[in-house]
Amino acid sequence: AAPVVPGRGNTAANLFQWTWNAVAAECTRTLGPNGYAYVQVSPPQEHVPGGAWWTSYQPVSYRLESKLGTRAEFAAMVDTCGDAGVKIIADTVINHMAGADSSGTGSGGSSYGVDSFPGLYGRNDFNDCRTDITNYGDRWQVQNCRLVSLQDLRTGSDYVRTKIADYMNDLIGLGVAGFRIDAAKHIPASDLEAIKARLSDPSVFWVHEVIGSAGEPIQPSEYLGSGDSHEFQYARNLAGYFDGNIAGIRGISNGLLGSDRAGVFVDNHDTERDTHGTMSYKWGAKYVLGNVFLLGYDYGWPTVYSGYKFTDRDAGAPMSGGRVQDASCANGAVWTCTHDWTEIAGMVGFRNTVGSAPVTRWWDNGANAIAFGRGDRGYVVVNNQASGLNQTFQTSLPAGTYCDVVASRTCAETITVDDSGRFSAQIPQYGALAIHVGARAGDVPTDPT
Ligand code: ARE
Ligand code: CA
Repeated sequence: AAPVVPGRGNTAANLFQWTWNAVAAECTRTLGPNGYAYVQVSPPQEHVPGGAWWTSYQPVSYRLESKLGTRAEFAAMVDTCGDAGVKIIADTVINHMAGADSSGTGSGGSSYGVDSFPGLYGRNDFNDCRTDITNYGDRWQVQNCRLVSLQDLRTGSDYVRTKIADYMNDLIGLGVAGFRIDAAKHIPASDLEAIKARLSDPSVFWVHEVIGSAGEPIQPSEYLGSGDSHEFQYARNLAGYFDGNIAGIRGISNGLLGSDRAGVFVDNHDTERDTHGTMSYKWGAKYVLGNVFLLGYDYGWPTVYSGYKFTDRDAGAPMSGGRVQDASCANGAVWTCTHDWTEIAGMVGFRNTVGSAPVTRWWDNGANAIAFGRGDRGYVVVNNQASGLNQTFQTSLPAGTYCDVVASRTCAETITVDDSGRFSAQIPQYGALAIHVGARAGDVPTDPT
């Protein structure tokens, strides 16, 4: 898991395709105040031109000049977010460069083409296989051939390792605290370990994108030598439970990575658009409940995904003049702003308060409603039913009047826990409730003015 920031936990938000200026503003406006410890940003390096979101995943050079902002803006974002208590995790694309199907000028003015990244990489820096990966059952092919025509770097070479380490060291120098390693499955684990050893801080946090898929030779557990791995099966399981019934959701992590090594999310930028079997914002109320569970339960290191609305899989966020327009939560027609939904912001605070307290006092109705405590720190109810839930719950909480942090930010709804730790409540259909010792009536201003 990403290192815990004292008083703040380690929850991350992934602001997909947000510009550096917009991320900076959001750190101050919502991410810091909501209690996030990290924000994952889209790849910052120079990339191929075009309006699709995925140009970010075709590097042209390691200059920090992109549709999301300039180097100076990136540096300013790191500082502004740091002041708000939020650290940066950069998405780094180091398996490959641009696709072999295009050439031209990148977002920072560098020219590129097949085997040609002047001043950076030439023909010898790419693997000898020049065909596309077709068989994920073939380890050698997955790691040495081209992922969807992307020119595959010879990560076994000293020179390439040095260039990649230089890039990551540049980001570390700017204050970046962690990295998502894009397409890690396509790089031998030993190459990644060798690259990490060259970093100015070889203990910096890494989380590998390795999509665990049944029957494949390369699995997320193989990468734990250089960091954590994302546990995609968790996201698929989550969708399966919420699509069906959640009574058995306690078994969600059976057979998965250990909790302390698993990066988890409800969805990410790939899974929300392709058929990876996860939820997305298009699931509406169930998506909210999925996020409540993600943050309330004690498995894995959670990232709340926040992107933009789309109908076309390839469509990028709105651009003007080669740059993505600054995201704004005031523009709800475009940006989902999941990270600032009341329920989710409330659960980030919940997670920070309960910390490592174990799951206790499990309750379920055998169908589609569950509840559980986090020791004597908090209690959550999730109702995935099409009807309201009227129930008395047994908690381990001290008696008192608590704010339902899912219902409001202002303690508009309170829950009274009696001397024996019980409370009764009515939870709406597809609704949730969460209370914790960090938010009791009187602690939270009831009038937001
Ligand atoms: C685009 C075009 C292509 C074109 C290419 C080059 O879509 O048609 O050939 O450009 O010009 C993203 C987009 C791609 C895009 C690419 C580059 O998704 O569409 O290609 O950027 O611009 C596998 C990998 C996994 C990868 C997924 C997408 O293992 O690492 O495929 N995910 C990351 C990122 C993506 C990104 C890339 C990698 C590339 O998160 O956003 O691609 O940097 C099974 C396997 C999985 C496999 C999955 C899908 O589940 O187990 O391993 O994931 O199928 O094939
Ligand atoms: Ca490779």
